[in-house]
Amino acid sequence: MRLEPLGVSLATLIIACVSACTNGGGLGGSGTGSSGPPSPLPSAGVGIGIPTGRIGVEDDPVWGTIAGYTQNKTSQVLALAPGAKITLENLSSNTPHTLNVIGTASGPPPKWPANPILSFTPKGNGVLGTGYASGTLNPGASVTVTLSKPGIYLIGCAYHYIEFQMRDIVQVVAGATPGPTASPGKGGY
Ligand SMILES: [Cu+2]
Repeated sequence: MRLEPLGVSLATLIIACVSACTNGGGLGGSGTGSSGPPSPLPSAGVGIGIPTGRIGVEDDPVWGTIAGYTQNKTSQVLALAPGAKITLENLSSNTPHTLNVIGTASGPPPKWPANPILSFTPKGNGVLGTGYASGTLNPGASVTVTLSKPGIYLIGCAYHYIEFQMRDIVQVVAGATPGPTASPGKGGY
């Protein structure tokens, strides 16, 4: 058991909740009408959520187990057109996340480092590539990122890379298509 990361995570979560609880639901109102928390999704971008929640875990047939990032509603391998400018949005109502580029891949299988150093502050000047970090995205927060560097990137969350294996693949490759989506998990994002 690693208690220290959990303690840090909980403290951040409490701080985040203070702002989330006073700041409403972001893009709320676009939900499907089902009960439970709103589940706003970026129309042209990437949504981020906790793998233990609704976004789920996907055993991708090409890249293996990934979780926490989607262009749809549940976890999938991402594929984005080079040159686009997209939004990264934390879909959670109570948990901060990040999107960090951990490395590049020439193809499957991904070589996930066991314990990478992942920044909680923004790096990379808003361009997705080696060394990019979104910085902490509090619940409902979003940031834009430009995809001017084609490649295949390993990404992960600085908060949950180890604890929940929150990691995924982004293909910034012309003509690439996103992978199949996970079955939805319980609860919210
Ligand atoms: Cu996370």
